[in-house]
Amino acid sequence: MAEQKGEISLIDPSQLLRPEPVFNDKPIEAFRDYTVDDSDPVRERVRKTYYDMHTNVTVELVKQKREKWLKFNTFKSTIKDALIKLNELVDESDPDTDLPNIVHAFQTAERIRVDHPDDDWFHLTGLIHDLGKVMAFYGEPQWCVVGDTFPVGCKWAKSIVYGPESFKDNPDTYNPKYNIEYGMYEPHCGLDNLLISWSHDEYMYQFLKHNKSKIPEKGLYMIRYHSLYPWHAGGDYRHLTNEKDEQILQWVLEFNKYDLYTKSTKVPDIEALWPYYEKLIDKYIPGVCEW
Ligand code: INS
Repeated sequence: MAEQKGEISLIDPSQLLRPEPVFNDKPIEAFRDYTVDDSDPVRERVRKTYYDMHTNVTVELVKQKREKWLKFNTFKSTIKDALIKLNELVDESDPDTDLPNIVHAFQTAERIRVDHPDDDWFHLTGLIHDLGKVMAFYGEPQWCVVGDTFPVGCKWAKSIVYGPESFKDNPDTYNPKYNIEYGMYEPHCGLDNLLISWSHDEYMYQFLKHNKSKIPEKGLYMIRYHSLYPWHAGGDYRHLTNEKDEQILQWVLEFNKYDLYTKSTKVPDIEALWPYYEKLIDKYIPGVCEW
């Protein structure tokens, strides 16, 4: 494992060239395994989080959460202090890591830094992409904060984890306005015009706009849609997306490999890395922010 001064290489680059790609000793196909097994506490935790989400996330609920959170009057904090809170958050929807989310933040950022040394905005995007999960410390259950996202107000896509069956107790499943292919949308209206299940992605995107961050548009969109797996990995919703979304897709896919495949038990030296990232915070989103 290559170690460089001041930064940690999480992946041996030669591994990327092998026919069977392996990241951090775990083969790619071993990630995102949502097999149901109620005798396994982790699998059961993940399944329950998604079933709670898929039961409760409706058009109405998403509108209510947007109304509440997009006022940005819940608390005030610097980015660093908010990140430190993620020490206390283990993502209950994630089958690939049991470590606090702050570790995942640094793992993602550091791996991006290895591959894209000159794009400091990209390093910071990696560090803060999941920071919207702080909502869990202000009254939101994890099912409303973490996990993959999906549009509401139209038919549930097949590629959503646990499938359309997991929405059997969701009232929108039986609403004829919503349970059809286009639902409440126009063909090719574009991702930005869809109402996406409420989660850390949309909150963090809107937070960065509200607090006038200088992160480029690319980074903002990586954050906004990184959990929209049924679109960027499942290939669904192409009847709703437009040309601009093709560009966004390239950005999200570039980000996604770092987000997903860096999840491992290797913990970066967070204390040693703070000074570098504090500089980036000062450059792109300084001071006390409104959350
Ligand atoms: C990721 C992804 C994972 C989910 C995480 C989320 O972007 O969608 O599947 O478990 O909560 O941050």
